[in-house]
Amino acid sequence: MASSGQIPDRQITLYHFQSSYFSQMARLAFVEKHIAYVSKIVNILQGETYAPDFVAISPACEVPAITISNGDSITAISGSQEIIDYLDSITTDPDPFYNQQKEQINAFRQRCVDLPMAEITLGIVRHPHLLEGTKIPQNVIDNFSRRVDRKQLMIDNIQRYPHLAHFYQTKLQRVIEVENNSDENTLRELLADLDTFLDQVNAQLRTAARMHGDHDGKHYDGWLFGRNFSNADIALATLLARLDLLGRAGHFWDMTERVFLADYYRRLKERPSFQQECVTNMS
Ligand SMILES: N[C@@H](CCC(=O)N[C@@H](CS)C(=O)NCC(=O)O)C(=O)O
Repeated sequence: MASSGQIPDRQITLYHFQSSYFSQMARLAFVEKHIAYVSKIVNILQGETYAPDFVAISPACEVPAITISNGDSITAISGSQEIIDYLDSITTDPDPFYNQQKEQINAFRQRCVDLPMAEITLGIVRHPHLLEGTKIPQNVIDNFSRRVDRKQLMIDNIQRYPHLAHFYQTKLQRVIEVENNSDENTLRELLADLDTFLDQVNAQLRTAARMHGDHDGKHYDGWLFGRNFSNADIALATLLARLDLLGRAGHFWDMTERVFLADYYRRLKERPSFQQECVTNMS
């Protein structure tokens, strides 16, 4: 884990939303890297990411994004991984072992980030009946149903703000793509792919435990790539929190199935940054 090396004159403002998947990833990184930020909530349920002022900061019309104010200049960075890389660039990493593993860590986190979680989340909310034993909390469903009509909002904004039309059009296509990929058959396929991915995560955790001399994993208290809670763990933690929120934790891992993953999640839930930033239930 990188240690704090924040430059004192710099103020970072994080634009995020509590339950947003990628916002959780960014917030977890801020806490893990001990970097302070000013919090600005952008309500994605009310379509606030489509406001022209916000699009100027995040052309993808998405949270998270940051602005960095450095005395007289302000810079914006959008996208969870871009933000995390920026945080790494302003901190010093005291652990040479961590640096040696950077390539593996980056490759792993990229695999996590590439998982189609928007499609899976929407698919599960739309078709909970498909998933035996899954109980989606009613407030997760309510949250979704309270969401503004994003497509209509973007169509309106294309007329209203022609200079931003390109950004709205790109985002509109993405929203339509996610909706088209949340049908029952696609959801089944995506969940099968997720099963395969989680097998690989479990295998990676087994390797990490064995490298530290712990063969059954029962006494391993490290993370994906050893003792440091790395950017790969930040990405995986967010994924596991979302699967838990969607009522899938018990299906994907327990003390008899993917035991290394189950133990990892047990330890994750004890970690203060995870408790503080990751949403595993809604009230
Ligand atoms: N690649 C982006 C994805 C960000 C993203 O998908 N953000 C979602 C919330 S998790 C969002 O802002 N959605 C608003 C909307 O679609 O209206 C990242 O890594 O940050």
